[in-house]
Amino acid sequence: MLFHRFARAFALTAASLAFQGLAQPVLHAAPQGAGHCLAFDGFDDFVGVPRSISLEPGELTVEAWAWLDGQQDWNTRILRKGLDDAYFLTCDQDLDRRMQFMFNRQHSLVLQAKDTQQHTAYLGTWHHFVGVYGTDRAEFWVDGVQKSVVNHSLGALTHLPLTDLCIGAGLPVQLQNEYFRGRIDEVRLWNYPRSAAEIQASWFLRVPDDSPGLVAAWHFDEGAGNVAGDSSTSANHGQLGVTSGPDPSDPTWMVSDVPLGPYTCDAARYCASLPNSSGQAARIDTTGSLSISAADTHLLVSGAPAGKVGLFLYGSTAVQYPFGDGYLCLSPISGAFFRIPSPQILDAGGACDMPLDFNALPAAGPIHGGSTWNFQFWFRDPAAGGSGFNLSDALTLNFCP
Ligand SMILES: [Ca+2]
Ligand SMILES: [Ca+2]
Repeated sequence: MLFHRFARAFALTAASLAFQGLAQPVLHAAPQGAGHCLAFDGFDDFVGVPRSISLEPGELTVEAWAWLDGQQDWNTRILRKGLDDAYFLTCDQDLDRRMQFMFNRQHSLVLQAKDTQQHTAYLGTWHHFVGVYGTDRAEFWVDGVQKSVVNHSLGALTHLPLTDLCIGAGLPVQLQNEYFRGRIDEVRLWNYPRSAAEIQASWFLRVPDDSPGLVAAWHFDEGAGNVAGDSSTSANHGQLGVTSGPDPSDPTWMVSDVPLGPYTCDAARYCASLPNSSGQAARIDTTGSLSISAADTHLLVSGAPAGKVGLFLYGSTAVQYPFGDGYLCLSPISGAFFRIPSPQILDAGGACDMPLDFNALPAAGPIHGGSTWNFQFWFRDPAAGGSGFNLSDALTLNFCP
């Protein structure tokens, strides 16, 4: 019944709103600093980085942004360093289809820190992958979320033979299936196991090129030519393809749309709220960090009628139109508009506090880091004697990864 009344109210309002002119757009936080990236054809493209002792630490963290252009082949590599004793950031191992960090010793696979789902979950958009190796544990992370921890007793990493490092291929192994198909950007190598706090704070950002422990940082921002420069102090510059000039195994430069920060992660209030039957005007607030990976955001309402039911609304377009006994602050006809399908019962003080579960949103309306959304609370208010419902004021929330 609630939903029918709600839907009817919106249907009527949408018709009347069509005559009220342009909605005010909300600017989305623009990704910054991604520059260019490299696209690999999955056939022979790769970047080769000459062997250097700085690429052969006893512990490490390796990270990269990758866009998987379709399901990858058997043992397709994002990065490989070594042959008999080797470390890998890979899309698959023996057809398990799992993104993972892995380590070989004496040509045997001795450690895998794997993702929890198949890599087909990541096709066609950018994701960030991290492998961590410490002397007694390894980890794998996706988009700032830890996916696995593997305790081990292998001690320090070893590197044999002392080969080049390859991005987008499994070289020196010459197997066709190891070539990556898709885009790669912002590959970074650290000579120590980065902590969870360090990974969560920086995976979506550029970091200073002289950060302690950063032994390679390939931004792929040249945009042309045959060199993929390392901006770290180690200067582990890579070469596109098999020769230093143009050749068919060069990956292709592209403008990158990796959602690299910096992001502003904040809230701004807008729109009006009119008094309801409680005598107050309802107000929406938020607590927590507005970080998707921290998952600690709450939406709060105060000043609403006790015991009544309501819903949180969110949308892309900020407006202010008379609606019910108050104002509608999100356009239901311009841009995206959603209801969070979790009715809230207002407490005896006319308040509610709902954790914002990013995994329980409408399928068509996911909230990603770096995006901007407007939020408002709609609630029943028959005691006011008007239309039977009213709304809070609104917040524009800028979300961080
Ligand atoms: Ca880049
Ligand atoms: Ca070349």
